[in-house]
Amino acid sequence: MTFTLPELPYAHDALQPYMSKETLEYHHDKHHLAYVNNGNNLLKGTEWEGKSLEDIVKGSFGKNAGLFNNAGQHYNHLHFWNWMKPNGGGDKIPGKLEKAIVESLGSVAKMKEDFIQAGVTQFGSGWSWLAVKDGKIIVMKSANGESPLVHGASPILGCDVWEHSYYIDYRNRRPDYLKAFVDHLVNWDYVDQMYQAAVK
Ligand code: MN3
Repeated sequence: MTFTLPELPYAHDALQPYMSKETLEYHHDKHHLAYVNNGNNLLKGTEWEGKSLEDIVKGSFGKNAGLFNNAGQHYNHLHFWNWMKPNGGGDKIPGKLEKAIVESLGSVAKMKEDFIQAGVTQFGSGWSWLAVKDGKIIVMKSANGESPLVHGASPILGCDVWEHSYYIDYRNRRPDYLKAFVDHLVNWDYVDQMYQAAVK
């Protein structure tokens, strides 16, 4: 088995009231597990067997849609669980990362506004992102299981805007979900780790 479902880094009810136990039971225990199982089945016998997850995602993009969709979503969700934590969000952003955000995007407030807007305007299923491209931090959005990885950038923060991520808690109010994610859930220390790795 190349892909395995990680344990959540917190209890299923730890992100309440912003993300419910029921949402995480479906989203982590069922949706992510399906990407893991489908990905393992679709990987068998391909040229990417034995490769790293990032190489599988980049290599299968545009070549093997079934494998890409599942491997891409496995990659995105592995990080998504870590991009959140209880009592996250707010303006507690590690210094170097905060400086880079201000230099690239104008201000922390503008970054949050643009990140939320990217998620609101992603038509259908997908993700909103902060990514590093050519040393700068950019805001992106992507469809389905795509990520900045397959668009020449390194993802450092992503928010899942598939309906399975918010419909139980927010129904059709995607903007409210994105605002709660930014204000109360983001684990900026994990974003900082990915930022440091991306600019090395
Ligand atoms: Mn999802």
